[in-house]
Amino acid sequence: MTLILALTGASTAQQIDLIQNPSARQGTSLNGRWQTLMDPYEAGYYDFHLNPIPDGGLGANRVPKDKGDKYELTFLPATPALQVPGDWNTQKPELLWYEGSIWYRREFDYAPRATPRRQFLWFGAANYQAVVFVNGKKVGQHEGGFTPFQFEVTGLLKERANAVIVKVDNQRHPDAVPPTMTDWWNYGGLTRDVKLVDVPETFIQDYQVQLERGSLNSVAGWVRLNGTHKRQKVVIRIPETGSSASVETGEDGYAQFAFPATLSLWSPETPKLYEVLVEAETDRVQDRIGFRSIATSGTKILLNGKPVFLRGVAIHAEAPFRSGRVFSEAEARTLLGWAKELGCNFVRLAHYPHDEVMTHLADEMGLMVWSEIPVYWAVQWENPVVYAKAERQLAEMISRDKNRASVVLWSVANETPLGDARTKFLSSLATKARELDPTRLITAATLPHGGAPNTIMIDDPLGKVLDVLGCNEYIGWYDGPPEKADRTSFQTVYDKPLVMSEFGAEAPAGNHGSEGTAWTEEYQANVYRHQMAMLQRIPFLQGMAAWILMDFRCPRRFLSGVQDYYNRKGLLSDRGEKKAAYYVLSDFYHSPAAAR
Ligand code: GCB
Repeated sequence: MTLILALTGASTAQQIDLIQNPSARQGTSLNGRWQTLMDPYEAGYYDFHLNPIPDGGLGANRVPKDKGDKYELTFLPATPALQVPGDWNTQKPELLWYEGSIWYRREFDYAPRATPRRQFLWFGAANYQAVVFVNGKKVGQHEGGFTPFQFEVTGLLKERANAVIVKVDNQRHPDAVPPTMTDWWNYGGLTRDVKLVDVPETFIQDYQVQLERGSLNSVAGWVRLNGTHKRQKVVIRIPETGSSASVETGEDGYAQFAFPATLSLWSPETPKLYEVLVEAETDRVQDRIGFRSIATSGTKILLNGKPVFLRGVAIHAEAPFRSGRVFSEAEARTLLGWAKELGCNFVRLAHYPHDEVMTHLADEMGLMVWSEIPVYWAVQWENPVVYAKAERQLAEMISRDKNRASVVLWSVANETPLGDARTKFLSSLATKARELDPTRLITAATLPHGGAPNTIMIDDPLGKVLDVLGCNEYIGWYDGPPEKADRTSFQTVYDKPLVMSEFGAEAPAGNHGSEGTAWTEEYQANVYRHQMAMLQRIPFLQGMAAWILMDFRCPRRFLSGVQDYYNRKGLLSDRGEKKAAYYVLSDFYHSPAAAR
């Protein structure tokens, strides 16, 4: 592992050169209809002996020269289209189960601006691998289905008929992150916004503006410029408070700052956001940022210095009412609105970074967020290439959301099997997360392990490097009857807070029966009743995230007439129907017992 870190760890942070807050930059949205070609054999990329086609195949954007030209690797006017953003699976019945490559093409005109400027082609996410071509030239590729990426295209654009072509491949691989076995639908495609971002030649590439660790009135952070004019004066201002800092960036375009400010702190009850301006000589960006502190003290979690109990629910990025990947603000608002109505002050965004719209809305609506990377179940722990992929996704997630007050926890893994290689892998990720962002808490969802009879012992060795311990337990579902919770107690070897990161049971909405009949709403509600009683007896428990807000599509869930390829542990169905368990949890979250 030392070797792995030497090879990959040290350099990742520098490699993350994402443009911070792209929605606040000038540019052109490339959302809309993109022509698409399904390519299950990847014949648009490899020749018949499996050699990559030298000019990029379909990426070359060639058209037949004349009537006699038999060239076939081409998009024609009749080539059908899909909507971007959007998973392909839910746009056409024949694509529901598709795992493979689809080529996307979008043509657009581009009016260059007068002053020297630069253009970046930015993707919110493409699941899982993307190879990108602009006007026939390959500009780059990206692996990882849930984080943004960009390529500089300055000098490649024309006034008329530019073509962006992207090969997106969602095949699962054992050496991918996540690996082949997951418990969610493998939605493929250009699942999030695509944008041409247009910035000045030297621009504000990235910045972090947060409360200084341990302080409630000192704003601290850094700014990084990209371009030839890297030495500049940069002013960071919070106009509403009248506070600001002025710094000079160095040869590397980087400067740190800190300044005092009298702030109304962000919290779920008062999700105050401030307009923040970052102004360099050649560029200017505006953001809306909340300020809060998050820390632990013994087994407590402290928000703005005061103990807080995380009343949470886990959410998949599954669209309400239609299924499919969430990409719109309206859908994100529905999901987070349900969580608020349930009485939550906290959401676990499972099991991968969700669309940026979720964390922005969580900022605005007042929900603390657990954000995680898809290091899920059985990852190849001994494989340095896999470690590099995981670390890259971690760094991209943190890079994107480091200014979101709502995000209080970075999670490095979910339900991974015990073992030395795994613990080293995850400890390195935890260390990396802390290095990239010392202002937030680090966690992971671990599995429960039996101790003495009727005791669950929180002693996963990974706990040593975590700030907050996460544990997924399914007493009443995978683990015994609901009543087992009555005789189960929890112990820990750590002086750290515990968040029960999952618990739940499965029932299709409307399936009624006795409390003792599995798959009924009554059974699910009974599990929640026994869970609530048990959870309240754990002295070091500082939060919980019920599994899960809404039913979600899942290829592993076969039971005909019951699951039908949906995981039905939702408190609401995918059609928004509230199940009996919803009310059990809602009653608890609205009770004084949960307000501690
Ligand atoms: C888990 C996993 C989650 C599954 C859930 C289930 O422990 O973390 O991804 O969907 O259990 O429903 O079994």
